[in-house]
Amino acid sequence: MIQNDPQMAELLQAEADRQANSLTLIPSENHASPDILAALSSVLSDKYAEGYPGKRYYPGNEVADKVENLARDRAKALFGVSNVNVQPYSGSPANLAIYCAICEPGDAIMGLNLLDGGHLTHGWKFSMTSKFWKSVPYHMKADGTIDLDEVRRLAQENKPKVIVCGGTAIPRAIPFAEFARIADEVGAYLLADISHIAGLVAGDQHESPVAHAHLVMTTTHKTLRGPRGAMIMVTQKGLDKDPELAEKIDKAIIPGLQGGPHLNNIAGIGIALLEASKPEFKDYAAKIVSNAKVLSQELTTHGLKLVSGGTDNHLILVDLTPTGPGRGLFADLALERVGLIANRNMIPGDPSTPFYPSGLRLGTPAATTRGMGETEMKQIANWISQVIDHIKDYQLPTEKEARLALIKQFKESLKTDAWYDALRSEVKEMCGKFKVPGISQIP
Ligand code: DSN
Repeated sequence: MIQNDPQMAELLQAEADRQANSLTLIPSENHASPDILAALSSVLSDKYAEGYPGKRYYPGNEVADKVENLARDRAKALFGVSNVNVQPYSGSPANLAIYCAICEPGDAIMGLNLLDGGHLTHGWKFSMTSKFWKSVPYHMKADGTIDLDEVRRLAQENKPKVIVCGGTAIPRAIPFAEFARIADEVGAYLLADISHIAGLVAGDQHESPVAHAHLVMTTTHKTLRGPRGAMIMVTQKGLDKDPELAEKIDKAIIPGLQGGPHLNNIAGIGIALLEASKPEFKDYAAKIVSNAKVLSQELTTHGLKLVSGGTDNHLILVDLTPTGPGRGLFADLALERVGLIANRNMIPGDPSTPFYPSGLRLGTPAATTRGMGETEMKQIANWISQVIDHIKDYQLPTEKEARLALIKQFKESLKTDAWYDALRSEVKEMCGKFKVPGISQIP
């Protein structure tokens, strides 16, 4: 509790109110438990511990060593790997560290194109990962599945050092075995970026990549429901390819890229891993997926088009092009107006641009954490379809001035159009019935 900074205390309360009274449908967000939030705000935040357990560059790390070892051991047990680094500050430095560990500057790296659902650090043209290494992006097919024929062709042509599978907007299961076959054919490392689905892997709702990939990385705050952070895991297959792989990863993190680990975060990750090892977490992961399936079926029933026609996981990508290209911005702003927080997103083959994409990305991890189920998913689909129908006449102009003018007019309408008020009240009322775990009371 903040006692001596009323301005900051007020802002934090405002964020708690926002989270409690609206519904997070961004698939990469979740609500961590009170225990994890307690670890984050603990005195571990004050301590320097550069190095690794048993080999630190600072004194006073007896507790830090135990914290880090506990987190590492829990990760090893949960994911079935022998080496885990829990120090990456987040997913981007984790991926950078992996490339630094296994590639020379200029080597080819292959990842899913950002606009097709990849990540910046999978080699996007404006990411440093494409400046330091030669990026060879592969793509998604219009049906929402990965073009594995293209992956194989590009891999054979470019002989990449690493192939990355995984991404940020993939509604279907990731075919790890097929990726592994291709990587093995060309002698590449296979890196599975399971940031979005780590909780589903831990909860047995998605195949584990551990038998297929040499390296597995994940952020810790998405479906895994921990604090913001990341982990890099080296599999037995990775050690068979290079017995020094784990040491190389550790060295790439420190001294390669990072300084002192964020011990408060590592403690939070440890708690998240304990939570994820419990039987209730399997139920949670199963519910994330069943909720996403209900939500996708209902959206379809309401006439919305989904990339790949549905979902295998926690994520749904709505294709808004049947009513016009580039309308994701209107959808995400209008949904925010009623308290449904979902983000605009590119769709495969998007006719528009990243700032004005044609898709809407939805996910069920946070709503499921709050205890919502089938009834609520049906209600949410109903609200989303009403909002999208209400804004159908807003078509994105191609000319810049006209576009900016229309967006301004649209934002004004969100303030003045009373139509939204009833839905906003309904969303708030439903949210009031489902607590956010880290917020003690609905304000
Ligand atoms: N920004 C994350 C997401 O929303 O998927 C990926 O890092």
